Amino acid sequence: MTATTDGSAGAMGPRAAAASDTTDTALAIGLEEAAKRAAERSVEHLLGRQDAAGWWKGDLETNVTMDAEDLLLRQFLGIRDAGTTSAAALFIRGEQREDGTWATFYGGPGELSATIEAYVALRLAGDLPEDPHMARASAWIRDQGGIAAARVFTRIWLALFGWWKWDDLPELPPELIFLPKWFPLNIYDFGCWARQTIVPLTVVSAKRPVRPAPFPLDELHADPARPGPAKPSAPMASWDGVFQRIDKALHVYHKVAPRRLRKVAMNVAARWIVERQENDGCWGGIQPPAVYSVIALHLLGYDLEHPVMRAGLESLDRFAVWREDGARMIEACQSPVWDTCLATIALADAGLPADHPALVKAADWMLGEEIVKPGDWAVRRPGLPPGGWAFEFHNDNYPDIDDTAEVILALRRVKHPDPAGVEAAIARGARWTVGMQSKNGAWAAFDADNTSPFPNRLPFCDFGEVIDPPSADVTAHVVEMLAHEGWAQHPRTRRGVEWLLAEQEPNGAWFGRWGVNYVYGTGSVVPALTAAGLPRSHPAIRRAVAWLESVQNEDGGWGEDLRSYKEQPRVVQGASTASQTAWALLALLAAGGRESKAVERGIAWLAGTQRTDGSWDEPYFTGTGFPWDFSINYHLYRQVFPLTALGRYVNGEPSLSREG
Ligand code: R01
Repeated sequence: MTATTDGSAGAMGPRAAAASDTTDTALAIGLEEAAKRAAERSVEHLLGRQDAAGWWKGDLETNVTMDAEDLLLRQFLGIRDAGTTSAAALFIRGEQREDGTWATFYGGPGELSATIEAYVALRLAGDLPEDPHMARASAWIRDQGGIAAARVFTRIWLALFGWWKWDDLPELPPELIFLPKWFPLNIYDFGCWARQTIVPLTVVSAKRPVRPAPFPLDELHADPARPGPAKPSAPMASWDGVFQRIDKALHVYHKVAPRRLRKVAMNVAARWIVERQENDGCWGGIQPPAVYSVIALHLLGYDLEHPVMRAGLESLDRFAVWREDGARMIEACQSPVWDTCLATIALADAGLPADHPALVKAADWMLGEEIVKPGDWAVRRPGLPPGGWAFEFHNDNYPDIDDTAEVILALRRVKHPDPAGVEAAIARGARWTVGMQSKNGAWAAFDADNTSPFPNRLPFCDFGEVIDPPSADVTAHVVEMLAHEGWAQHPRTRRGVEWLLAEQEPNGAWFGRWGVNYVYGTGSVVPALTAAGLPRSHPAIRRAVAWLESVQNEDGGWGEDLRSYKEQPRVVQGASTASQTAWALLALLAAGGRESKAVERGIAWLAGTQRTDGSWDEPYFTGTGFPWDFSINYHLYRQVFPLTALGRYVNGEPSLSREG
């Protein structure tokens, strides 16, 4: 990592301290001047965080299950060392709350599976059951039903050490890999993140390995005398009932499965896994598939010294972020492409010249990240030529439509010395994007038509999203990109627009699949609709504006609590955050609300909450991996989105200037 000039040092001085009182500053120097200064400070901050290679990358913070599972993996393989363990434990302990629990997002409720996994990790690190912080955790775990009530993934981790019985887990046989791509529940019916996780887990759960437990865990059972499953059976006539019977049958099959068939299935799975290992040794750029792939290959006889295993284990180390206090945090994945395209757009919106060296460098780096070969997406779109971008440093098998749309929008903002090269990369990416449109006219993150109802029904899949259906936020980004490419009237784009209009909620908002939540969805869709040429007077846009104004906080900002994923359709307003305030402003500005009270109060909130060094603070999680179950705090969201909003407030928005 390079640090060029960091705006925080002397240069800007203590002036911004005065900016802590929103209205005073805005009144004293005028809102426009305050916005301009805030944008300038933010530009300096962002420029100072660019890597010498041209990319930006903020920490991608999720929850302690990442850290706990990393330690459990090392324990399982016999490679856990004291330094890693104590640094991980330092991080995990620091995340525990007063009541003994761990949450999966800042300010969230205690979460049983995360609390169990964190507890076990701290036990590995030497913390004792009778230590006050541990006793508080185990009492709460028992009160919530104990291990029996935890999710499947958690109980698999415990089964690896004999703390849970393999027979008391749902079955997912490795013969799954034989199902043809047209058959229900074949692996391509799962979203790519679930597919990459499930294929190695079928091997692990067929092998049912048990390594010696380093300590007992009796204190985590609600009823230590009967540590078994607690789930009542569902009626035969329901989907749940049907899948429970299938699971029972699969348990029988586990005992009678022909050994030869099973062996072939596991070898096919192993080949499938090895073929998808990335150049840097990881799988799909995300941590969970890497962890399970290493375990599965190990169980199939791959020695830890085998090149595949060495590269895999080394890639796991690269998910670690070392903090100043010595704590080690595991990232679920890394977001350099996403952060870089968003930072490029923000800096361009803030008025940086298109040929600014930082932007050229960013464009250069993004061009080098282009995906040039087919991946798993080609199963549903055979013959579609490759193109586009993935989210991470290394994920050639899984480019995503969201990154591709935003990278194209970013590249268009840069004057690059090789315009023909840029043009060709954009053409490939746009063609790929158009080809990935789902049958319903909308776009998902990684696949086309990944909408099977069956994966979610499996008892095995009790956590998170396991399919990848189209969403409003991704569709909006694609529509915005296609409109900027001059294809607003193309039938493909029109179908996307029609789908978006049909998806609007009765209250005027759009659901946010990959960001929290309705503020993200609405903040993505409104700029796309106006870019596609909808008049600002269009009823859909007026309803969206009215909804955003109705949920603005007293302090002028916007803040949507993650509970809005649970308590639909009621939006739970929370503390204002920089990224969500920016998303609301992007919609209101696109809708022509520059002179409105709502926009002025929002801009004043951003200017007033900026720190001296040009950055914003944001403990709240505003990114979504899986609605409610898996939340993300993207550490760069708090910088890039406010800068985009301030830049568009000061300089007008890109589509606006084209309309002249
Ligand atoms: C996970 C898991 O850790 C994980 C990690 C990252 C993602 C998906 C999509 C994108 C790209 C980025 C990250 N964009 C569409 C988002 C843009 C904002 C998903 C999952 C956890 C549990 C399991 C992710 Br099971 C599997 C993976």
